[in-house]
Amino acid sequence: MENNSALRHDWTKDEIMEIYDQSLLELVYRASTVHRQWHNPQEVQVSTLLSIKTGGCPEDCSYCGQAARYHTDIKVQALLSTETVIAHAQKAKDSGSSRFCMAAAWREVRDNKDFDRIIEMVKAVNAMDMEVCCTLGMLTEEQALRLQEAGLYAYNHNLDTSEEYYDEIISTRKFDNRIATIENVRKAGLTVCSGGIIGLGETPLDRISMLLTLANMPKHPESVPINALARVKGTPLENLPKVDIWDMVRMIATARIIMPASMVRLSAGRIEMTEVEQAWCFMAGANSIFTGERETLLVTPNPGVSEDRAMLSTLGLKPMAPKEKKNSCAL
Ligand code: SAM
Ligand code: DTB
Ligand code: SF4
Repeated sequence: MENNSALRHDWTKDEIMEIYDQSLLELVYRASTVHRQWHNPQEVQVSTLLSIKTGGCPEDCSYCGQAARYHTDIKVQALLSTETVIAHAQKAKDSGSSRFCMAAAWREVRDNKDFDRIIEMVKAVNAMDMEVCCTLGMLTEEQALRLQEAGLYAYNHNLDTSEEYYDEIISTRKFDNRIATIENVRKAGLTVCSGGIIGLGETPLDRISMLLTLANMPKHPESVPINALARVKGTPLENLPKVDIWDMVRMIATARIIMPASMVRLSAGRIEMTEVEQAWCFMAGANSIFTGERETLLVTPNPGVSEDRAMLSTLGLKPMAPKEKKNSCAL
């Protein structure tokens, strides 16, 4: 974005802690001020999320209902057909989404027929004038490049939690694997969507540490999703307490202040928030949400599309038009 000189990449934990810990109303006021300097506060990016391959994942992320090893109620679904995905994308566009995100419960991308099909899907959705995003697990630079050439706009790969707490939450991969994939995505010229989850039993210091990793990347992720743990029955974290709304507000506000140009996305957890609580998140600088059909996020519920539209209208927020796609004339 313009005004890049104002972006910092040398934050310290103490500085971020001071921001996160300050008196709540001061924090929100400051975040809101930054938000208004960098973004149109009346616009929210509405992104539709579709699970294109559900469940049966070999990883052991302890928050996730799609890990094969946990006994959850999630129905395993093989990769959807390209036609089905296109139909969903068309509906998303018709209901005002400017971004379409396809998620697969994979550990990593493999160079097989399924990946060829993803490439087809990316080309088709790109041709519909929406920002296309994928989240498919780990990726090599070559695979990232193939996606870029097909018209992918963004790749989502969350840090999920701090480097220090990572091994408590996931044992089947390392924090460094996440960083390596994000670097591959950058090298391929894609935009990065990366954030994390709160409510995994981490300390405030872990939250600060995760934000520090994001903010001190050579380039800030263009999009930073902040998820509140969706507690899924059958997963190791099912009995953790519900995330406190003020923790969510602090997290969003801190991300907004230290990564002012990024889109900060209020992601999982909206279903458990009232409109008033979500309004606080927008006030704290969130300017993006996920919507999804059949009232689902991926496998957990999300507010319905029409409820979201009503909420945005009540709050005087407009869905944002798609960004100029730098990828659209790449061919
Ligand atoms: N399998 C790929 C991966 O892990 O990168 C892509 C899909 S995965 C579902 C995408 C992201 O969803 C995760 O990185 C995590 O941040 C988020 N997520 C998954 N389960 C969640 C839950 N129960 N609550 C909140 N966020 C969750
Ligand atoms: C992200 O940060 N949150 C979305 C998306 N990226 C893929 C997923 C949230 C998943 C919530 C739990 C579920 O339904 O699986
Ligand atoms: Fe698999 Fe992604 Fe779920 Fe982890 S978060 S178990 S990698 S689908």
